[in-house]
Amino acid sequence: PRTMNDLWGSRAAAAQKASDPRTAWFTQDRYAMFIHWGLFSQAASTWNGKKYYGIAEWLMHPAMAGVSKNDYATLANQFDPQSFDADAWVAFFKRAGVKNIVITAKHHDGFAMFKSKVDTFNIVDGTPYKRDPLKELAQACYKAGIRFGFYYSQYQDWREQGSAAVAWDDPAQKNSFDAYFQHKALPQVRELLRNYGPISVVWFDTPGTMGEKYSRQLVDLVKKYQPQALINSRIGNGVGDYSTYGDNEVPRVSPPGVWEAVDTTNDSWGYSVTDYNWKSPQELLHRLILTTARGGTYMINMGPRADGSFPDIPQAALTEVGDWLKRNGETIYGAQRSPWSIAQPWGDVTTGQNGLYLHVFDWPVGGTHSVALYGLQGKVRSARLLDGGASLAVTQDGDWTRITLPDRRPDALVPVVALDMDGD
Ligand code: FHN
Repeated sequence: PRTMNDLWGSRAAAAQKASDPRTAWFTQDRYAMFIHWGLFSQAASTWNGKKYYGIAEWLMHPAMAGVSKNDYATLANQFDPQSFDADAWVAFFKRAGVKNIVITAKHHDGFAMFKSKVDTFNIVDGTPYKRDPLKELAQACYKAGIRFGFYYSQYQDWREQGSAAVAWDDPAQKNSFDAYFQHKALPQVRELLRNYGPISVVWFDTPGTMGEKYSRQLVDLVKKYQPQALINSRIGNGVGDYSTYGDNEVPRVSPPGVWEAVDTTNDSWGYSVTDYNWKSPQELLHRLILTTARGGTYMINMGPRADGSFPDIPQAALTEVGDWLKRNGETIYGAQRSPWSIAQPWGDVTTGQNGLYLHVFDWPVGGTHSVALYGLQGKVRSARLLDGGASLAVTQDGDWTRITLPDRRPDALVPVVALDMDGD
């Protein structure tokens, strides 16, 4: 693969399946959390005292530190996440307002964060921790009504010879991709499908040039053990249930079908001591709203530290977004895309049961303090601030609808105007 798009694989075919009823919860819930956690969290973008500035989970790759498989494996000797507490994680997911999570079961480094009989390079058999955090997390999520999904890097496995032509320290490439796939990828995905209760999403990544027969084998396996589980488009070859957009890409024009935007709280996915480019709470909320307004589901990533704790800045930011959702959640959960396929100059719109929600990102200063909509179909019955309820004046004149806002911007991360429309 030459570009990231080659790695992500095609989205087109997945978009055809918009009406599959299995996807109903996915488009209702709208908001999910992605968690990149693994041996790379232990290194946190450092190696032999040197700092690296790419995405932390790629540390092993020659594009970053270029660590040999054997040297990289020594990270497992120290990996002992004593602060991991599945119930505390789930309490945070609830507070943040996400309805579904997807956690890295095996990333490109080949290390399984779950008990695997297939390969001892896993957290139970290969670290002092000896516990299976995915089991504990799946159970805690189930108890709390949070959906549980897992990430599995099906194509890139930098530990396996031949798996993705990236076993850079082993040019012999003794095993073929097929051998890796049949003896590690498929059986590990089977373990994950059988031993962790109901699975919401099986999130594959970077299919690269993987042949269609491999994508189909994975689909068959998921269908056999967890027929309700959704598969994202990065399984490759157009056989997924929904389309995952590019990393940190919120499409500007509403796409067709069932799709997801996937973002991270900084630039890295795994925990990194060199990446402080955190998105602000407001930026995160804007991106959640922009995604909902385009009809997508938003999945935001956070990388826990190796000890199982969350870094403070993204945790606080996501908590603030969660607090906003407690007061304004009806504009996201169960809401539909905007009638307009692009954002408004002042913010963005989602569609509720009885009307529209106008999310005002840029509160107008000076002048008439109004926001305008061009080409709104139907008559507005009333307009009010969603949080606080103050009613607002509306004029409808030809193609233009104008809502007069209070001079003072309400004290919310994003103020919302609810428009009640005449019933149709
Ligand atoms: O290479 C990975 C990367 O490490 C990370 O997991 C992201 C998340 O979407 N996916 C791949 C790149 O697209």
